[in-house]
Amino acid sequence: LITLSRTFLAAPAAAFVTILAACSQPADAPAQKAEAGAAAAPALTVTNPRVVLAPVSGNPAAVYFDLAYAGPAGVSLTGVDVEGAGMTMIHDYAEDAGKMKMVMADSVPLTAGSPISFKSGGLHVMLMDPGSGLAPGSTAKVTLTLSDGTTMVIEAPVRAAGDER
Ligand SMILES: [Cu+2]
Repeated sequence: LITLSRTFLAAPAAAFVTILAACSQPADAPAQKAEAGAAAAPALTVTNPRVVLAPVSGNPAAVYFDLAYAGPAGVSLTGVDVEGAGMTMIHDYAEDAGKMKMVMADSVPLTAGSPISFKSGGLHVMLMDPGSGLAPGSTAKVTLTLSDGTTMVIEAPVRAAGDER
């Protein structure tokens, strides 16, 4: 992920603007109940996973889910990959001069008893090049990787841009 970040930072400014636009869609819709794919690992519980496509086909898509952790301290979520799609990045929002701005989050520390929501307008996974394999109504295979080397695979329904986020 560090390597990917550097690649991202070296990308032309125009590409960054596109990414920002894709990330700044309104966060008005409430999270929807899990439709599929809630899977459990010893320390990790992921619920309500979903992939939300961009309004324009081929533009960056987002992956959202709710995550609960019950393992030892010192473990982070270091990567989220989607089968059949290109590079992914974990993003967050931070305030910069009074404006909310998207920033890189290379890893997300996990704390037992402190669930984390990946959602529109907050922490999210960005699919930079979703390709053509993720059609609305299909299911995406999403792999979460932790810093302790363990991984978890979940099935996430793919939604069109206009669907509930
Ligand atoms: Cu983003």
